[in-house]
Amino acid sequence: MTTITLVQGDITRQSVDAIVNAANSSLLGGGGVDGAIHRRGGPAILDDCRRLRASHYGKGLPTGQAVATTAGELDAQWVIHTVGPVWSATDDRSGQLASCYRESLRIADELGARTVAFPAISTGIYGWPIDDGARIAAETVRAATPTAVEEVRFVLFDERAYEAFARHVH
Ligand code: AR6
Repeated sequence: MTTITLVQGDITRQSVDAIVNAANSSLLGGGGVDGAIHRRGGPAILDDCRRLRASHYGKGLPTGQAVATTAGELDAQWVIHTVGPVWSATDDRSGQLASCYRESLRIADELGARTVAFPAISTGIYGWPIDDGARIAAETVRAATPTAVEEVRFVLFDERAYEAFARHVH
């Protein structure tokens, strides 16, 4: 049984087994959550990401997939990097966004993580409308069975995002 909790705040301040990063395909950093995670987690995360690019992910991490690295100096064991889709008004990419949550939880299970913090993937720089992003996140996590993850914690940066998630997490 997975409990879903909501927190308003900075995902890099969470104490959990795994922190999910809203990354990009390069795995080499960026703005938003990604920038904050690399800043606070320190260079060990980027070192792991570079190793992944030099081995399994030569062309980068495809949209909708997830991969784990060390969490460096963050208060977590792992960072799970996933690549959300860029919002499109003409092309329905919600399957890819759902896949980010599902694949991140699958990786969390492989690692043995029991507590996992997620940001609102794709709802920042990638432009996904927050209400729809919250709906997809909540529905996908609720449907993701079986999983041994005990707590999925959605960490929302601002009040608007928090309220959107509160509407969809019952
Ligand atoms: N803690 C929690 N949530 C945050 C934080 C934080 N420290 N910072 C931002 N958010 P974004 P995306 C919220 O842009 O849309 C990067 O450059 C933010 O308000 O981080 O998936 C990557 O490298 C928003 O609701 O991720 C990619 O190129 C949510 O987190 C690209 O951005 C996601 O915003 C990915 O864009």
